[in-house]
Parts: sequence; structure tokens; C-alpha cells
Amino acid sequence: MKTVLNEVHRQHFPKGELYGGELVVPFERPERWDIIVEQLNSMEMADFVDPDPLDMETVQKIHDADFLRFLATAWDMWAEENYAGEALPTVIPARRMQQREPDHIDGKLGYFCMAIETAITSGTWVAACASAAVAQTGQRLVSGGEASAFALCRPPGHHAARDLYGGYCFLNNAAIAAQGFLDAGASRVAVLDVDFHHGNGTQDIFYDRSDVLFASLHGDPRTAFPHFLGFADETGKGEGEGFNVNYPMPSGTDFQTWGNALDDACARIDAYAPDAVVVSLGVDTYKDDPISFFRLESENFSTYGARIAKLARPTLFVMEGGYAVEEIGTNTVNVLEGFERA
Ligand code: Q9C
Ligand code: ZN
Repeated sequence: MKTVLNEVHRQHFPKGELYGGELVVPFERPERWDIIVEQLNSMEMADFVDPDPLDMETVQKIHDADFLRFLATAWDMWAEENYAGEALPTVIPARRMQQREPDHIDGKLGYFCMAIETAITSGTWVAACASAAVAQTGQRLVSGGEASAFALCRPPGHHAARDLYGGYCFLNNAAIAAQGFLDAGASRVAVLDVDFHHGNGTQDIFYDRSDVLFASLHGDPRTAFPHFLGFADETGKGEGEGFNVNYPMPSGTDFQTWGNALDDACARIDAYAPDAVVVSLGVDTYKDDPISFFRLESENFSTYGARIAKLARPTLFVMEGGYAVEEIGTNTVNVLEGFERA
């Protein structure tokens, strides 16, 4: 399968992520991309395609105009303050406070974020747009007849909602791709989110819609990020009732349990009969991931790639998380290779 990618992602590399009360080198860093590319090369799966320019019209169907304006201008507003560090929020519109976009950048950052670990830098917006373009181009390849494609997105996207960034995410690449499939003529699209973390942004974007089925396997939000969404009783609302499925799982979950949840999710997707499947592909389910608590082994990634192939639908893989950097190439490419071999 073809891989869509480009180098613009490097422009997003904050010096700091707020973690454990310290600013640490971000877990989500450019090296992740390099190691995946290296593994594609060494597996002779290097069929690389450049992204087309970003079609903003589709992005505007997924994200609010004021949020896009904020992301595009946040760094410049921050720079005007002459702060010494990178743009991080400090104040949040918490319970019983006004939900109104402030004028000052300190207020705007809190207004538009869902988690405050993620810094905005001078290159963040251009990298986020390039990442969305990568997803969009992958979608166009599959809409145009390719059986599958891999969008090597960075930064990731599934925590970004209509008007929220955070959890390393700015634009929701998978949601933009799903919308692209619909715009290209699909009637129904399934998003299968196998990242360790709940795809709160994707769920929220499609929560009241029946044209996108969202299914997510993830760490139980009682103990795992993003903590405030991803419970099993979130099934959709209005038109979208019955089109959202969450599989929260406890610390220590191994492939036996995880694979059963995947089988269930796949059965739901089969019943939905989508015209396309978008896989939010995070490999932070790996046993040695530094910020996650599942126990998948590298070989399990091949097995589940083959399981996804059994859906027998046009499939776009969109890169999300995965922070065990040494193994991220093996684990990611195992999914793609397992899929192709099936
Ligand atoms: N102690 C993605 O995988 N920090 N985002 C968690 C856990 C944020 C993950 C801290 C994790 C965001 C795309
Ligand atoms: Zn994740």
C-alpha cells in the first residue's frame, strides 16, 4: 500500500511537554516518524506519495472557524507577549465559568484546549495543516480506488475536537479523512480507533451523526488519559444514537482481551456496512509504551492488522500515537504488513 508523508511535520517539535510537573522532551517527537519510515524501507514497503495541498473546505466541516483562526494566529499572539517559553495554557474555563473566547492569548489558550501538556510553537500550525493534508491525500487515494493507504500523520489528531486541541493533537486528521470520504460519495464511514487513548475528539465530532460510526478501544478513562470521555455508556445522541461504541479496558489488558474487543468492534462495523474504514492507528497499546498500560506484543500488531483486513472494506490507516520509539516502526509496519498479507 502507498504511504503518504512529507517532512513538514518537523516544524512542530516543542522543547517542552508538561509531564509529572516538569517540562520534559515531548513523547510525541519527530524521531517517531523517522523510525516508521526506516521500517517501511527495510520491509520494502516504501511506496511514498507526497500530499496534495490541504483542502480547507473539508477541514471547515470538522473544525469551527474561530478555532481554526485561533490555531493559525496563536503563536504570533504569544510571541507578541515576549514570554520566554512556548505557548502553554494556564487558566481553564472550568465549571460555572463563562464559555466565551477571550481577547488575550492567555485566555484563548485555555478556552481552546482540552489538556494543557501540549505546547504551541512557531511551526505548529503549518505542521498541523501538513498532517491533515497527508490524511486527506490518503483518503483521496482510497476514494480513487486504492484498496488501502497509510497516512503517516504527525502531529496526531484524535484528541482534537471541533474547537479543542490537546493530547498532542491540533487538527483531527482521521475526522477530516472520514468527512472527505463522505464528500467523495461514501454513504457511511466507520472510524476504528485502536490508539491506547480514547479518541475523544473524533467521538465528539461525530456524536450526533449516523453517517460515521465511531468505535474505540482504549484504557479506561477512570485511570487513563483523557479521563473525561470514553466510557462504555457513551452510545451517541439524536441521529447518532447507536453509532458510537467504546471499549474501555483496565491496566494490564493483554492481546487476548484486547483482541476480543476488536472482534466485537469489527462485528459492529460489519453490521454497519461502511463504504470506507478509517483506522486511527496508535501503537501505544504496546507493552513497553512509556505512558500507557496495555500489554500488546509486537507480533500481536500483525495479527490485528490481518483482522482489520477481514472487514474487506477500503481502508485508510491514519497514524496517531505510540511512544515506545524504538519499537514504533516495527509495531506500526506490522499492522500494515499483517493487513496486506491477509
Ligand atoms: N500520565 C496520543 O496518543 N499525557 N496522545 C498523558 C499520562 C497525554 C496521548 C499523561 C497523552 C496524550 C495521540
Ligand atoms: Zn494515544
